[in-house]
Amino acid sequence: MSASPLVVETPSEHLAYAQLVALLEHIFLRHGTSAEVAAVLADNCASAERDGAHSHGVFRIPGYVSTLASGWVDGKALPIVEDVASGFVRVDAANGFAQPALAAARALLVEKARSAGIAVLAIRNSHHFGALWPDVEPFAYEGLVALSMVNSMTCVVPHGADRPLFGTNPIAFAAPRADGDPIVFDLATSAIAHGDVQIAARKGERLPAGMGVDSLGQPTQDPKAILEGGALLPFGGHKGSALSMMVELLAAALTGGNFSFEFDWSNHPGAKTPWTGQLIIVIDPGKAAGQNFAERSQELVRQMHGVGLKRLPGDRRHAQRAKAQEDGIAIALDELANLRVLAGS
Ligand code: NDP
Ligand code: PYC
Repeated sequence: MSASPLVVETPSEHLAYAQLVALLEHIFLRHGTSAEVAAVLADNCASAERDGAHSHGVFRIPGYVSTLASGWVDGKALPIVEDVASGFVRVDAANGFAQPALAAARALLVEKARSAGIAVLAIRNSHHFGALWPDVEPFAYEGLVALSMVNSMTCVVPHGADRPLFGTNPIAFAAPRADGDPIVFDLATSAIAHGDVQIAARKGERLPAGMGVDSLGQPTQDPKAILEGGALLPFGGHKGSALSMMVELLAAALTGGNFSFEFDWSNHPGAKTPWTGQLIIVIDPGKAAGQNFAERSQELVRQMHGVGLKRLPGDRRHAQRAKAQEDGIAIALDELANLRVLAGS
């Protein structure tokens, strides 16, 4: 009889979504945000944790807290929304977080997308430290198509270059479909998200080949060598590099935000949140020619499954969400204890 593999489960406690949001909200408030900002960030971070996006879930909380303590970001910033054209909204996030800036402009953005067929939201002077899909998925539940991108901090070597310049620069997309959850993808344009490199370093794990280079520019699978003077590579060579360049152009140059290489946080020890920009494009597919868009996207999914596809982008996230709704969100006991310390409870 062969021995069954030993599965070691991390001891954890299961929290209901509302419990996790309340705990995180408390932490944000206690560390200097307004009630509005605390509510938006707690929801963003709890959704990432619930959906299994651990690199942007509660793992990020100490980084938020140290950034707020460093004075690098304004946790009470009041975003300034400017209605600049029939399909264009600008927001100055006033050195605050990007998600509350989106929340402040959202109703106007949707109104414009529905009347003009398409609308752009250009957020600048903003900090984004979270997963990007929570910014786009809600539009798809309203029958709209949404595309967003945000640039981050210099840590990615452009394809063919010698030194890092780009950020990890994610792109997220969401579209409605007739039968089922929206189609959603959310991906860093680097071979791996910086957060996942930090998690691997913490666990003492090696990375797959092709993710990054050490301080001498040599390929390495050691996450610490990447974090300590090394850099990441774009995904897919010159193709991911081109997309990352596009993100710098649209999330920074077009919005009026900083490029990933333009800010200097060295006078703010503990600062972790990139001070950049974010672009969101929302399209009303009701204006398009032909059949109902949601029926067409459903047909595409049907055809993809028909050729053998088992897993769509977004499927893991939605399955994880359904499981968390049943069982609660598992938080490792040591992580939960740290969160409770940060909450002062
Ligand atoms: P992943 O590589 O884990 O996933 C990227 C996308 O591919 C997801 O939509 C995922 O779907 C899908 N996917 C993964 N594996 C498969 C598969 N086998 N078949 C089909 N689809 C698949 O994400 P990243 O590591 O690139 O990014 C992680 C997070 O980091 C993102 O949420 C991103 O927004 C965030 N990030 C944030 C930054 C910021 O500045 N704020 C910077 C960089 C990253 P599924 O979700 O279902 O797994
Ligand atoms: O994981 O690459 C990352 C990241 C950068 C900023 C926030 N997340």
